[in-house]
Amino acid sequence: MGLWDIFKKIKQGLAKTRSLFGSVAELFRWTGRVDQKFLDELEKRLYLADVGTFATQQIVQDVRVAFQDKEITGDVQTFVKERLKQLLTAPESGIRFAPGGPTVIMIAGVNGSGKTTSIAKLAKYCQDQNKKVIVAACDTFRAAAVEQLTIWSQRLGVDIVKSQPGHDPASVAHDACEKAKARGFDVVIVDTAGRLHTQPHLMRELEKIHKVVGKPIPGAPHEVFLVLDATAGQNAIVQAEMFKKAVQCSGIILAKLDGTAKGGAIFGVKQKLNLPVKFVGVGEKPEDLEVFNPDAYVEALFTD
Ligand SMILES: Nc1nc2c(ncn2[C@@H]2O[C@H](COP(=O)(O)OP(=O)(O)OP(=O)(O)O)[C@@H](O)[C@H]2O)c(=O)[nH]1
Ligand SMILES: [Mg+2]
Repeated sequence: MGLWDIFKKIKQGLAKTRSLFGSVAELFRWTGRVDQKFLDELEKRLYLADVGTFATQQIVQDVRVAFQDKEITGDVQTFVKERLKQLLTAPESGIRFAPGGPTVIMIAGVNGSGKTTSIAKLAKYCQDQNKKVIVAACDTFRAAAVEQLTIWSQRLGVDIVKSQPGHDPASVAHDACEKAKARGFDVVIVDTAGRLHTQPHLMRELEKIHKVVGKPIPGAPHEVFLVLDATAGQNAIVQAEMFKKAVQCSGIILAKLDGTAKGGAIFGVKQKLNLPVKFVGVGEKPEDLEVFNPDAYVEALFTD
């Protein structure tokens, strides 16, 4: 897929969020000077676009310092876009693959955030890079969860390790890692049951999986992705803050961006969580996952 196609897809995925950013962009077409009225309006519109209090105030303050009493021109919009991009820029996106053996990716998050669907998408992303993928069905709480992952694995043609419902999730993860090592798989993706930070026993279970996968494969897990539901907006960030305290995470997958106007919440994610957004989910199909690109994201928000 070319850059233009990726941009188009992000743009489509952000259709609802873009409708809110359109009102921010509209402001830059005002004539006159950057005065208090303009700044108040900028603050209001960024806030309504779910950019979050902290990021909004920072941007408005920077615009005040740089442009107060100056003519409103395209430069103000370019400046705001640059500041928004800076808020999102992280040292790495995508997956950090282990140089030697299998790369182990653990997936965590609250109930229904989009974990299992994101695993199907990640599996496809890895397959597209000629990697041999195995998934571990460690959501052993519900038979339906194992079934859901099994169906995806069949559709995608990836291997799966599973066990009986109620079985210890950590032992399933361990078995998957052993199998990956023995059979030359490149990537192990571990599905886990949805949970809340208020369930300490379930949080301990995540820690156990985290520990266990490092035995057969030293250095594993190489990535722990927290899957956030973009439709929850600022609440997703609050949940993630709690989650992060209980389990070490290496990045965020922001799922369901296509279904929400709250895509502006992404600007608070890195700031509040200090975790990079690695991927965004823009639909329910395996190809509906994009490596997160701050430039493309911000440009798409401001494109008609
Ligand atoms: N539109 C849209 N829907 C999504 C996306 N990601 C997931 N979904 C849908 O969200 C619902 C929940 O997704 P799952 O992947 O089952 O979520 P989960 O986190 O594994 O859920 P639990 O295992 O129950 O905690 C499903 O109906 C998915 O199709 C996305 O990027 N866009
Ligand atoms: Mg699931």
